[in-house]
Parts: sequence; structure tokens; C-alpha cells
Amino acid sequence: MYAICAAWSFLHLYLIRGSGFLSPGHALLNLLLNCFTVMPFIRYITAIALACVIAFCLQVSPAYADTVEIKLGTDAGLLAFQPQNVTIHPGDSVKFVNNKIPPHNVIFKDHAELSHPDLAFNTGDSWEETFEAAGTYDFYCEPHAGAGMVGKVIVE
Ligand SMILES: [Cu+2]
Repeated sequence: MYAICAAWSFLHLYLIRGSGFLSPGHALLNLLLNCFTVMPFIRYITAIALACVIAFCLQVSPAYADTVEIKLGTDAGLLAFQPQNVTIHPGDSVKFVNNKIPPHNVIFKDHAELSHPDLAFNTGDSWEETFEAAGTYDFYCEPHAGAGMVGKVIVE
């Protein structure tokens, strides 16, 4: 599973970004790959082969982390999170984006370290929280919890 994810991630990066790699490791890879730039097909095959090798090396490492977005206030102008519940994997992040009818904040029950008590007043204000441990994390918006502005992050 991880091998497939890592292979895909690398191939994706390579094909999308071409020679845009920045780190020394990537630069070295790019140098090797650039030997084949005159033959796109070989370049493609080389990318796949390298991706497989790298995926094998990375088998014990987690795949690339994801970030999912939760809007504060629905697009339709309701006092709710959109979506209310998200399911993510350990290491993934949730990006909270202030949307309609502010102010809003996000308080996680029993997890002050994940909470954002400061009220967000402006549309587009955002912040991210990363979840390392599996579990169910209930949260609510302080001003609007009574109106049902509550949600859940499930990490599994
Ligand atoms: Cu709110």
C-alpha cells in the first residue's frame, strides 16, 4: 500500500514538476534522469523504474500526508461546518477556512493543543492542525455550538 502510494507520489511529482526539484537528493535524481531527456519514452520508463526503487526504500515510511479542508459556515450561509465530519489518516492535517457568517472559532474537546480559540472575523482566514494519533476528535464553534455548529475529525 505504502509502496504504491510512494511510487505514485514520486511519479506524479516528477511528471508534473519536471526539473523543478529543489533538494540535493532530488537534484541528483534529476541529473540522472536528464541523461534521457532526448527520448521521452525512456525518460518515462526511467521515472517509473526509479519510482519503484524509491518506493521500495520508503516502504516503512508513511505516504505523503494529506490536508482536508473544513469551511466555517456553509456556502449556503448556515451556522455549521462544511463538511461536519472528516476522516483522515495519522499525519494528515485539517485546514479550517473561515467562510460565511463569522465570527467562528474551533474548540476541540479535551484537546486544547488542537483548538483555535481566537475568533476569526474575516472570510478566508485559515489555519491548519495536524493529527498524529488515531482517534475521534469532537470540536465545536464556541459562539454557535448551541445552533449546532459542531463537527468531528476521525483519524484512522
Ligand atoms: Cu461559528
